[in-house]
Amino acid sequence: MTSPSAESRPVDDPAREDPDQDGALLDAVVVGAGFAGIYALHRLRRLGMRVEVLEAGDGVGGTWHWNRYPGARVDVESLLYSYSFSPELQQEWRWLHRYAPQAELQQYADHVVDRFGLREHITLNARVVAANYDAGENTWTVTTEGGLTRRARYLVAALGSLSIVNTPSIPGLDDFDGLTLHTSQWPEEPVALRGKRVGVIGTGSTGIQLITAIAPEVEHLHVFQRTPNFSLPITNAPMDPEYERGFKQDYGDRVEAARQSSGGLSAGAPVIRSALDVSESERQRIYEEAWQAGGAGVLRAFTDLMTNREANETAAEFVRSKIREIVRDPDVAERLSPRGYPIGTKRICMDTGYFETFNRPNVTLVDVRSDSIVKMTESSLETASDSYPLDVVIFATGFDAVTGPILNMGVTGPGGTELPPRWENGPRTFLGLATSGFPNLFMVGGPLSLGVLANGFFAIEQHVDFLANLLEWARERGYGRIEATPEAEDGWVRHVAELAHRTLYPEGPSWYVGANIEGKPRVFMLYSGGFANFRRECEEIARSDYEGFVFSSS
Ligand code: NA7
Repeated sequence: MTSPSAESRPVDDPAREDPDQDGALLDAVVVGAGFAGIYALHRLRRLGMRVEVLEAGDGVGGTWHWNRYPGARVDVESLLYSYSFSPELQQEWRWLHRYAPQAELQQYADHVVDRFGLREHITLNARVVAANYDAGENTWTVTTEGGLTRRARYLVAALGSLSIVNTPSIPGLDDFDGLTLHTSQWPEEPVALRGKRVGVIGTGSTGIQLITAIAPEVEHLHVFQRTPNFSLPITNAPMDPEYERGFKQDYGDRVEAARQSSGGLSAGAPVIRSALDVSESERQRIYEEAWQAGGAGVLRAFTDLMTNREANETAAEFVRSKIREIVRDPDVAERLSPRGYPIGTKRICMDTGYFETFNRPNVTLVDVRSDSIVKMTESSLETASDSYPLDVVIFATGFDAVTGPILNMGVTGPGGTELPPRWENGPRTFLGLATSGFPNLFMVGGPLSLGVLANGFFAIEQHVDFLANLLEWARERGYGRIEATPEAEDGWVRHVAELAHRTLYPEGPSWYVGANIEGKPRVFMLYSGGFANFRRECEEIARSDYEGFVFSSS
């Protein structure tokens, strides 16, 4: 689908009429028009602030604008994976599917932007490549690839965790005469794959969705898998009007109940038992029920699946048994079975018939862990021991996640301080919101915040509301300069690491710990204490007059 505003999009051309050529000072520049940037714009404008959003893409929606590959779909229920700040919006928006596909999410983003009168404050095709703080003026100057500049008191980076694309450098890639695509830079117009010999590299959430979607269409699909992934059935369906009506009758209560859960995902009955406290047959019955219900229920079936390796292994083995049940060729089933890391420590995947896809005669699994990719030629992908003639190669190879977006934005603080050297041993933030030495720079869902470990919308709303309240508090007291203290940051870095080490998360070779990017420090980059605890910690900080931040008037 195309965005309704495509015709009228402004272009990042320095020659175009620039409403801010006078260099007028904005209260805030928000970078990114994904769901975080859209809400930040709305919320800060409600404070009476003058705000502009700069967005690299040619439409709004962030992740859901870029990731338009076949099969792209959210794996959190849409009635909960949506804004809660406006009860009217909740009631009037009709999700057509229980789990929305990319096009519906894109439509939702456009709807919200228009409904709340935000579009005129968003400049598209404006990729920020530099952001410099001027200590004398206490302002940020932001420059885009096209040469547009903006000056603002506050810089709000709403960049998303997954926006810097990771494409492996394969020798000979440029020699390949066929089509190469990355799932996160998918063209707007449909890509003709029918009758083509297609290779997909990568079997994360994206690869799993894409592979399932395109397998019936292509002549032959080679799946190049490095690490097998755990995947659970999502049981998507068209929205049942009765279910929707019931949900909307007590929407507010359901959202609040979900917010009390660790991930902000489920309003179900609280889980109270360890996986090791029930009999084998009872455990299997509970897992089976969760599997049939769909979604991530298997991972939430017991209290200790993410904290106890032995408990975790029961869930891991349950999923492996399902793979063996579904996949007819036992050798293929074994190669698809994840081993050696706890389930859930690499982001759990959700699918609609992924493992079944490997029963198709036109799908071949290639294990590139044991037979690694060595090069591309004009017409094929070569592994150490084989050659695969291909017309199309699709990279579903993920992102330089969490820290990549902010570290690649060309941020310089007072005296030209750069961020990457300060974070060379891992990200350093206070609440994932601010980093010491960089006044008035704020991140929404930044490193060491909840980020993707909670329902994205709830996390975004919580982070932005906290920021808005902080800015309002400072304004009321005449403060225009806000900075996290090094002590608060040290404490937060330690706290987040301690929380992570109470879980199994650090054991997974995942993008959560930067394992997918060569040379990246191995640090668990997210707050794993759960949505409700994160919110409580933030509320305590607000109540203490924002202890951990220093304020001054200049
Ligand atoms: P992921 O989850 O990072 O998956 C990327 C996949 O690509 C994964 O299977 C990687 O294997 C594989 N990969 C990466 N580089 C290579 C090379 N060089 N050779 C072979 N295979 C490679 O990204 P997704 O886009 O699927 O999902 C990202 C998030 O979006 C997801 O977690 C949800 O939150 C939504 P590896 O596992 O690293 O061995």
